[in-house]
Amino acid sequence: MSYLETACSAAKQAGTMILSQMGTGQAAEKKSSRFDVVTEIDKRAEEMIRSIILESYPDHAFLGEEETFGSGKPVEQILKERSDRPYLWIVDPIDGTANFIHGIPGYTVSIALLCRGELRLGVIYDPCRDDLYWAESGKGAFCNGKPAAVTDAEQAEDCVIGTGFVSTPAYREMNIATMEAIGREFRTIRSLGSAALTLAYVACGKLDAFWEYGLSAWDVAAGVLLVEESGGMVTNTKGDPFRLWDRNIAASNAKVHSTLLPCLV
Ligand code: 2AM
Ligand code: CA
Ligand code: CA
Ligand code: CA
Repeated sequence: MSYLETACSAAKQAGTMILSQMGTGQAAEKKSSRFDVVTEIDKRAEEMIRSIILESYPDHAFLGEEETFGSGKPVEQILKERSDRPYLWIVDPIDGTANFIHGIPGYTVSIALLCRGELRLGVIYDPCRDDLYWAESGKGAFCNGKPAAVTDAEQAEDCVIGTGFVSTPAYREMNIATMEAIGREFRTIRSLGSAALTLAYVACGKLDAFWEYGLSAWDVAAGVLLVEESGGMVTNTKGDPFRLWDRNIAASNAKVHSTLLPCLV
């Protein structure tokens, strides 16, 4: 199997397991703040994906959200430590755990592969809708096998912008302020609850742009490649080239990027 086939298979297997557990009243355990939660299903899904990937590629490195949280180390440090091996997988087993807990469709499995620090592939699976998104560097982005492309909207009043609220209180305050500026400038705002899904929607032209403060590498690694490979633009919220340890992200169809950035912190 190719890396892409392995990633798609792992995402679908984990996603199917997660979907089968929706609505079973999973207990939510608190993590870094009173808003930050995890369930046994997040951990079980991460373990499934880790074992599928490491059985296929025992010499690859693996970074998962739930394991990383337990280590307490900054992501930038972990990325550097694990760069001794050429291939590194970055996995969010459930992106949108709050949706999963509340029974709201729209959570995803996000799997990315870096080769020597560069994004090589990204896979995002939405089990509630059975939608599979993938991108490979230099080969484009796809939704359910069909080529994905960003919108060609140029005017702010024609644009629907995605955002999200992370569990960290300081970043939430930043977002509340930014929503005023975006709400005045653009057609409307949507908060889907999964950063990975929101990036996939920018890539396939459902949303025109996305911003969020306080994200981590596993939330965005796959989605960044999807947006770039579908003709979009990804930066941090200051407009600098996006790096995986940047916490604040701006992604767009490229045409409205310069209208989006001045609204952001
Ligand atoms: P999660 O469901 O995997 O925790 C919600 O707007 C988005 O922010 C989701 O993608 C969610 O991922 C992510 N998120 C929530 N809290 C976060 C935190 N403390 N750090 C990074 N990302 C977070
Ligand atoms: Ca989380
Ligand atoms: Ca996440
Ligand atoms: Ca998660």
